[in-house]
Order: sequence, then C-alpha cells, then structure tokens
Amino acid sequence: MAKPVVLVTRKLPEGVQDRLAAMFDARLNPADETWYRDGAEIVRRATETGAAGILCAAGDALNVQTIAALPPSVRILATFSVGTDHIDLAAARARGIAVANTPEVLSFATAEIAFTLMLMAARRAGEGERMVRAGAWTGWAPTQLMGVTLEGKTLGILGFGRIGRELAQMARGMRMTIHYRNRSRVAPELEQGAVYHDNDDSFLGAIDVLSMHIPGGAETRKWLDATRIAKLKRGAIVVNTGRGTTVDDEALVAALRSGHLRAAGLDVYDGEPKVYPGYMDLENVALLPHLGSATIETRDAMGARCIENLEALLIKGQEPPYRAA
Ligand code: 8YV
Repeated sequence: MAKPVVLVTRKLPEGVQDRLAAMFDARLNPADETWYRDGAEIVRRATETGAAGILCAAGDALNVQTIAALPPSVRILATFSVGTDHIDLAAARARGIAVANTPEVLSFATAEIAFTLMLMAARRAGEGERMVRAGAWTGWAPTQLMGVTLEGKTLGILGFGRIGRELAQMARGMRMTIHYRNRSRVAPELEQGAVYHDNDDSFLGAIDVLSMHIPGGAETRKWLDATRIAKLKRGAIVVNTGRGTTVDDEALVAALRSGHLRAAGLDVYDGEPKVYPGYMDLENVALLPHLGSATIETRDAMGARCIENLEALLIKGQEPPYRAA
C-alpha cells in the first residue's frame, strides 16, 4: 500500500524528519522556506501532492479561507505546537478534518523560559549583558543595576494549566507565594496551596509578578489592557510566554515608560516575527524570540507526538491520541 502523503510546512529536527520520511511519503521543507505564511501556497502544495495530512506549526496561515480551499484528500492537521490559535478549528470541523497537537511535552521547557524572563526582568540581566558587550562597564559599583529579588514575592499565574503549574513548582523553589486566575478552580492536588482568584481585580491587586499562560484567539485578544495594567501594583513585573495577541502593546509600553510597571519579559508577539517597535528602545523589557519550547529534548518529543497523531489516523485508522478538535 502506498504511504500516505504528509505535507510538512517547517524544517524539523533531523531525527524527526528521518522518522517522517520512513513512515510516510513526507514532503519536507528542509530549507525552511516561508511559504507556510501564505494560505494559497499551502493549498497549492496540498493539492499538488494529494496530501492526507499536513504537519504544521504556529504562524502557519491555516485560516478559514485556507481550510475551506484544502483538497478533500486532507484528513488531519497535526500541529507541532500545543497552541491551535493559528488554525480555524470551526472550519476544520466543518470540513471533517481532524486537528491534533502536542500537549504536555513542552510544559516544562516553556515554564523554564517564563522563569528565565522573570529573572531577567527582576535582576536586569538583559541590561547588564548589553552593558558588558558595549564595553560600557566601568567596574563594580554599589548602586549599579540594582534589581529586585523574587524571594518572598507573590507570583500571579494567569492560566493555571500544565505550563502555569510547572512554573508554580519552580517558583516555590524561589520561596515565592503563588496566586492564580483560571477559568475555574483546580483540584487541591494540582493547586498545592496556590491561592485561586475568581475575579481579575482581586488577582491583579494581590501580585508582584504576572505570568501569562492563556491561549490566543478572539476571546483573549488584548486581555492585558490599560485598565487591567492599572490594577497591578506599582512596580509589578509582567511576563508573557503564551501568545502575543493577549497583550495591548501600546498600553504595556506606556506603563513601562511611566514606571507604573518595573519591567517585563516577552517571548511572544502579536504578528510575530514582527515586534511592536515601542519595545525596542526600552531597557526594562527583556525580549526573546519565541523560545518557549526550544530545547532539543522538547522539540524531539513534539515531533514524536505529531508522528503518533499522523500514524494513528492515516496508518492505523484510529483516533489521533492528542486530538485537539
Ligand atoms: C511552538 C508554541 O514551538 O506550542 C506552542 O503553542 O507556542 C511553541 O512552543 C511554536 O509555536 C511552533 O509551533
């Protein structure tokens, strides 16, 4: 029997590409050409190859128009991500196309980046690094680049799913107190003493550091706006490793400039790889290029999840184990 065709939109770790090539008629993108940003090009390639599956990633143009125009051969969109906001799920459902993702395996790595940003923001690590590289460091001085400690501070986790809970675990090691805001309260064994808030006002007013872990999409667009920022304590720190769309960039920049917020750390951006220009000349914001899941171990594990999803539906005729929609 001919192997099912899988259109792979991105360059993936070599071992993952090798496994895909062994199991499927994989149409790889080894040079990482950026045609995946163009929905018409995804459709053209899926049609030309008769793809049964598309292995895609965040940022791919899988909007309502693209999905409506996909050839009938396409049965599954297996995304190399936990987030699915780049895929119009209703359009996929309407076409009977399964959507599957890669949960769990990137939780620790993403929490590590949130923690990195939290420390960079609190301890002014980016500023220090820029100073040394610029040859501007004139020697140790008692008042140079003083930050704030995280010890004893209250961390507010917005979105207490797997990533948020991994971060809570790390922050306990820094003797931080954990508060969280979530759609609903989680079970005590997951909460482990974290304080649940059922409303934004009490949550925002109680915390020193806000770490955002909510999905993208219309419902969460610009969640962190000027009104909510004003409810944070003066001197608070904001970190975002979820989706850039959840932050009102203009409002965040204004608060970082005015001193209402001490610092911020961002790994994700609205319209990335474009970055809101207002951040660029601010010393008190640490900017990373969407590194959340970027460890060798995690990317291999994400590849394995994608392969399991594709294999289940296209080879074994089963439900994908990590079906998202
Ligand atoms: C992905 C992510 O690596 O999984 C997600 O939702 O944001 C990242 O960790 C990246 O988006 C590629 O799909």
